[in-house]
Amino acid sequence: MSDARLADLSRRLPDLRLLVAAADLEHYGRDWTRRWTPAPLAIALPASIDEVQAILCWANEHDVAIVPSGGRTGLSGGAVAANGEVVLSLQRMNRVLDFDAVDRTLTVQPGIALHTVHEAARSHGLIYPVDFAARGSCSIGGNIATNAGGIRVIRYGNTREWIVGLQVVTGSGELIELNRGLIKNSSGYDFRQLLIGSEGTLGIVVEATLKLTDPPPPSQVMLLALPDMDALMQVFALFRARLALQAFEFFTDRALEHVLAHGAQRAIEGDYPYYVVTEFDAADEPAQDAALAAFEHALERGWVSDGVIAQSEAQATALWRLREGITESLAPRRPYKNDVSVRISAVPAFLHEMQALLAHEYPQVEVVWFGHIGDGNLHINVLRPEELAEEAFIAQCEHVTKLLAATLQRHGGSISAEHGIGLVKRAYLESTRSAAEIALMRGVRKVFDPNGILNPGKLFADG
Ligand code: 2HG
Ligand code: ZN
Repeated sequence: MSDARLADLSRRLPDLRLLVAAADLEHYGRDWTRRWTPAPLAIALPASIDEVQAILCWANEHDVAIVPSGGRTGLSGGAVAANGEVVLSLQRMNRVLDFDAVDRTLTVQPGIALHTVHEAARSHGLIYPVDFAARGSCSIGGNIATNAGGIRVIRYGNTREWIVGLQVVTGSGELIELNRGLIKNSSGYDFRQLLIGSEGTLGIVVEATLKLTDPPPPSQVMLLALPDMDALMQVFALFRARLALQAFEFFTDRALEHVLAHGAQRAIEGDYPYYVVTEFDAADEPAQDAALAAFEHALERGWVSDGVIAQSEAQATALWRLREGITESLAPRRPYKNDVSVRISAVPAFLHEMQALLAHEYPQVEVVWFGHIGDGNLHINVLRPEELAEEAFIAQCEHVTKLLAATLQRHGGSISAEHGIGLVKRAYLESTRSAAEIALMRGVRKVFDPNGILNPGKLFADG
């Protein structure tokens, strides 16, 4: 190692896997945002908690910043290393450690992929219900760091509902055990919840105990075509009142165009501006009849123009692909992303204002929206016109995001619903959190990470 600091790290931890090849620095230094040029000092791939602790002690002594890294599927620049940091990848710590049938918990290492967690839970006849399209590549540690949401939040809530214990190495290298799998624990501050969603700025999750639950009853998947935006929330209210929803997701005709061009199959003929993919419990005939009746009711009212119910598992997967394939279909265009939320009751008013704002500010720009409308969470993907330079495009999007943040503030919403703040949204944190809150956040960070070595610059500018 030519760098004296890295040479010292190798001396302290002779077995630590350290990568410094240019291709590795590039691979591990970026996430799905692809906006920043990766420039880490090195990549450390610890295999044990002891190694993680030792790396943090070394980083404190040498004043080297650490970027914790999971599957790097993040969309907010939370796992980007562009300033000579050491990326601490948890990829080798990826095992299931324990299943407890009485507690119905699964204890895992942080680098395990979400879909491996799903499989492990299913092998015991249970489920881990947090789910989203990046399941194959994202890691549970990253899910915890951003309090990931996804497509089943409407039924099961976000990641934070499903974490009953954490082992964390703090910024100063101390190992702490949080909540120890307890269901009830009223013994002061719940640091576990504080760590969830902290974007790697307080500590590194080195072990997590997940709560599992019973699988839901058999379900049906329905695709609906809608005539206008107002119908969206009317259909949602109707379906939520009459059915046991597992998911209620929406996307626009533009989003559909992109997934179809990317290989998905059209399921409804004709052109409609809005679509919904919904999944609901349909264990028996009365439940299936109720779904059909709800659909017919919506049709009669003119809230729905057309619809299909999946008749097989394969068709259900095909319908889901229309929604879940959107991010991947847009990825080659490297969209500028907003991920916003308001309370469900504020959705109609917010949507109208937002639509007017986007139409006014992006007259020549393609804007694709979709998302978890049943949770009040909207994803806005802005596509750069070919003739516009990257820098000018980002500047335009930043300007619109400022206006969007002000709109959100008026509606009591959040600039980051489920992707985190990272580098992408730190300039807008004040629109969602008060000055007093941010001061407390900074104070908390000082306690957990006195030298500010953990993921500096993410969430808020350090200093
Ligand atoms: C989703 O809901 C993800 O599919 C990604 O949160 C959203 O690409 C996006 O903007
Ligand atoms: Zn989402």
